[in-house]
Amino acid sequence: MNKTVLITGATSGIGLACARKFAANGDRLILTGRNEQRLMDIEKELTAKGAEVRTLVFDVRDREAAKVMIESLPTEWQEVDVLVNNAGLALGLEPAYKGNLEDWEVMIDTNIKGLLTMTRMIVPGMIARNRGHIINIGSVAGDAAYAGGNVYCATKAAVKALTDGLRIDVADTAVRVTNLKPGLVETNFSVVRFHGDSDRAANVYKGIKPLTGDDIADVAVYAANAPEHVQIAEVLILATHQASGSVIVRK
Ligand code: NDP
Ligand code: 8X3
Repeated sequence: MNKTVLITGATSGIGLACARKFAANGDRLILTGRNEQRLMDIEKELTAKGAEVRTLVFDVRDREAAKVMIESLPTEWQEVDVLVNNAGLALGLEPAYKGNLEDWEVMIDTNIKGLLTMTRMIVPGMIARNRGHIINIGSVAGDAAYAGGNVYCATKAAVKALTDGLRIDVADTAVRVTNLKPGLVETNFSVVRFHGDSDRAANVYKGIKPLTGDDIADVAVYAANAPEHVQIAEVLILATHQASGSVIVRK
């Protein structure tokens, strides 16, 4: 059955790959992000391929804007079947005693509080309909800290705890909850982490074939389309030469 899939942070990387893969799967999309022009371009690309797309421009840290935008959807679009909580970022790779407090706040407000805002807004409808799926984009970074990862790793550990907690809270319903935990995925992630330093970002993927956004989107689409009695609770997805958050073999 075709679903209505809401993806946060759909303008780049894993979120954009999810938009393309769910569209190719025949699902209709609510794409959210901060960059209106990018959202319009993506909407154009996907509607040209026959997809039904709505776009909503808001920052997941802005609770009021998120609420206004979701409530602006026509009634027939408000029944979200799949929420992909993808919007997120890392900023910096400094030891915790040298970290930038503002960067920390942005990561916490986006990766944890933004995800909670979306969850709190969308999941009640799923419970009422006894149907739905929340796919959170966690990370291998949430499994164990790595050097300089401190706050980012903590936010992704929080995503794991929140995903597990939500799964318990909805276990008496047909709603499913998934934590996807990618390792190195080559997107705009490292450029953002290093505040626009693309040379430093490129080094992150040197000597190893990293994952792509499509690799993660494939798993998301699989999880969303598993038989109703199957809940893909958690998936750790690593490049072949990455063994953990801190063990990466480069050639
Ligand atoms: P990208 O930087 O390519 O994409 C991040 C997306 O999130 C962009 O669309 C960005 O929009 C959006 N976003 C960031 N902050 C906000 C905000 N406050 N409100 C709305 N949208 C926002 O990175 P990825 O695709 O790699 O990252 C997607 C998710 O995957 C993140 O949660 C990240 O932590 C996670 N992840 C990434 C891994 C990797 O190695 N790349 C590995 C494991 C997990 P904008 O362009 O406006 O900033
Ligand atoms: C993104 C992967 O290893 O850079 O969450 O933290 S990593």
